[in-house]
Amino acid sequence: MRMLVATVIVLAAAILAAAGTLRPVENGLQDLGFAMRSAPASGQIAVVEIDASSLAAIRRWPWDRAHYADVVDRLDRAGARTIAFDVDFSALSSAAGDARFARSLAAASANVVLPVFGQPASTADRRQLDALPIPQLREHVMLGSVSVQPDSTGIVRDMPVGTFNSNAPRPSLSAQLAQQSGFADQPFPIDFAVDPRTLPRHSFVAIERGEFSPEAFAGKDVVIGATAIEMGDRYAVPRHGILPGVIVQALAAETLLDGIPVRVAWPVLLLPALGLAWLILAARTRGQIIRRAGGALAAILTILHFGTIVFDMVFAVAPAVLVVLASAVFRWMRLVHAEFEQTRMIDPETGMPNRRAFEKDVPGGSENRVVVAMIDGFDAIRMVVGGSEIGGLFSRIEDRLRVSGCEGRLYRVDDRVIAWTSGLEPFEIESQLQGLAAIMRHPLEVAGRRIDARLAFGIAHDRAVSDAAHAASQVLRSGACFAYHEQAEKLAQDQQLSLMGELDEGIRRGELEVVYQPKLDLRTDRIASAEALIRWNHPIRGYLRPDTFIPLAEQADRIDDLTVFVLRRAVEDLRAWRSSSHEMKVAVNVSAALISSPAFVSRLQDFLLEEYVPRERLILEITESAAIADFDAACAALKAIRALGVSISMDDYGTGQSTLTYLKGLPLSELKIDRSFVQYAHRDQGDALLVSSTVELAHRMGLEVVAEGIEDAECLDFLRSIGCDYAQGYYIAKPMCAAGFIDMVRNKTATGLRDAA
Ligand code: G
Ligand code: G
Ligand code: MN
Repeated sequence: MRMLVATVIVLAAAILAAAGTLRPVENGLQDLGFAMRSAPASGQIAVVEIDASSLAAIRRWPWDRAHYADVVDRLDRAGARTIAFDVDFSALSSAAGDARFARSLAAASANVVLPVFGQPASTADRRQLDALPIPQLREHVMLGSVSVQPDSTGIVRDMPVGTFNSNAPRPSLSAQLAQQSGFADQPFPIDFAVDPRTLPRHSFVAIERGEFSPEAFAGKDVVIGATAIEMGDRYAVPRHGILPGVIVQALAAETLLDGIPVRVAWPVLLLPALGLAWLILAARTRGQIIRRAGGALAAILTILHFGTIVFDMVFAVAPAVLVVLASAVFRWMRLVHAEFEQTRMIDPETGMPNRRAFEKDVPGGSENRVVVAMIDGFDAIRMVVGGSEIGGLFSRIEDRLRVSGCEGRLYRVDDRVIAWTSGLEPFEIESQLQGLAAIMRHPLEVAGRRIDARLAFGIAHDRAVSDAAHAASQVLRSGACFAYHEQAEKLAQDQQLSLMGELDEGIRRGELEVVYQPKLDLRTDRIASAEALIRWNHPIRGYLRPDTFIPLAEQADRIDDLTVFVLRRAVEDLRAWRSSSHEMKVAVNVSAALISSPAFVSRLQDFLLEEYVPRERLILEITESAAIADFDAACAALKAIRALGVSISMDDYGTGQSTLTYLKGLPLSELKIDRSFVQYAHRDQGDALLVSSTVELAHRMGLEVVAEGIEDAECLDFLRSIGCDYAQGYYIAKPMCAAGFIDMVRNKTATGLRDAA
């Protein structure tokens, strides 16, 4: 793409150059070159001027040729190398004068050059006619043509090395003066860097009268011509305005003194210009554009400058300059455009990418889903925190989305809607959203205020963000956690059904494992118990966490088998540990829904009554994925179980359903405070108060307290300080396999142990 643009620019410049459109630009740049090289004349070329004072002294025009004869004699005597006339001698004058002049010319030892004027024969006849000096004069001299040809704008820039008038090649006067030979009709650029005011000049009449020092002419090349205004013969030139023809001849001769300058045509610089264009088009910032284009222009001017000075080559630079400027302008506009596009893709309030960005980034046609989070009561929140803090609100929410495993870009597609795409399976998305909803129960800290922001989630196909938002708004009404847009729903159901179909298989094939997360006894600083957590090592979907399939299992009535499976495994492991003389306790999660199912309860009782089950070392954690449907039945069942010696723990305490009624009515032995309260309790006064008063309340009711979700040392210290009984969390240990757990107990390598620290 970049190469294409560069090529197009170069081609355009080539076309303009070929069409001559760039002439004025080229001329301007060459004038700049003259100014950069500005230098005084060499002194080798001297001018003898037929100036106003000469005309005043010798009144009759044309002069008697005896005057020219005198001047030739004097200059020749002074040792001039060349004596060239830019004066017309094509007509006869007085016989005496012509004879006298001819004698001087014949006698001179200097090279004498007389001019030949080439011009059209007449207005009707375009043939060139040479106006030669009269035969008498031209016998002993050389001839030099003095056709000066202004360009189409009337300015003289070039001079020929020689001409082809009347089919005979003839050197030009300036070539004769500088004693250079070259090809006729080869024009060369006059170097107007030479300041014409620095040419040595002498008045004709002064020479004739001998009023000069002869050294001024020794070895010099002298050109004689008219500079007086009334003589006409004036030309417009670059840089110096209007100059008399003789001065133009002198400058041309100056130019030729050290060789004939060669014009280098524009195509030569176009190839390097292509490279420069490519570089400039690759610039990423405005500064880079300026630096690169500036460097490129400097390089081109350097070539112009030193090309002439060192190599006598005059480069045509306009097309290259044009290419550089056009590339810079093009790139600049692209950057401005891109920046503009960029700002159009950004939500100004939050700096998040907006809906436009979503539509641009998400191509559609993929198997992905779009998920949106809609902020409940957004307008009210906005009033509370103020418009300027909305950015803060969104970045807090963003943090939580990230913590819950949202990957990729998050877009603010609407005032109160954040959207992202997810390649996860529906059940994985669901569990992610449930986790998110749980985290969101914890207030957000925005501008020093605590804000309760509930999120409602909607899921739709592909990139149908409006559908997802619609589903989310349904959720706001229904009070659920998330909803699918209709189309997406059926697919999700199909996939989940198939997953459930695989669960039995999974159990049979031993894909389900039980891992143990240690609980630290804060009074003894020892690990004497653990929570059993189920994992599904799915052959295709990988390691599945329980929150991706437990809710499905509950819906599909598979949760009882699953729970019994975990219980059996836990009992086996407890017995194995005991035989290696480690007396442990294990907590097993039981969905609240199961407790009010008479079928499950009797199955559970049968199991617990089997003689090898160490009932007093089992804890049932009642996880409240749904409200307890039949509270009285559940209460009775739990009492019976408790009577068997099994402990009962209230899991996730503080969230959702666990009300004071449960605390009062259920036969509990333990309370597990939900990690959303514990995690920041050492930093957040509100949480600290909740946790410490819950510990106190539980102790008064004769319950032990487990705090879960401890992720750092400060949190653990805080829990110790308020007298909490057990602590569980990643800081102490992550869930691990049975063997790993007992190794850890044996070696006392859990972090958070006081003596270990
Ligand atoms: O560690 P973790 O991701 O494993 O657990 C996620 C959720 O799954 C927790 O709320 C936990 O209570 C629940 N869970 C883990 N194992 C079981 C189980 O065997 N039965 C039930 N009902 N829930 C479980
Ligand atoms: O009590 P429940 O069964 O709901 O809790 C177990 C869940 O908590 C599991 O998913 C487990 O992986 C997770 N968990 C355990 N300790 C920590 C912790 O320190 N931080 C977080 N974020 N999760 C934890
Ligand atoms: Mn639990």
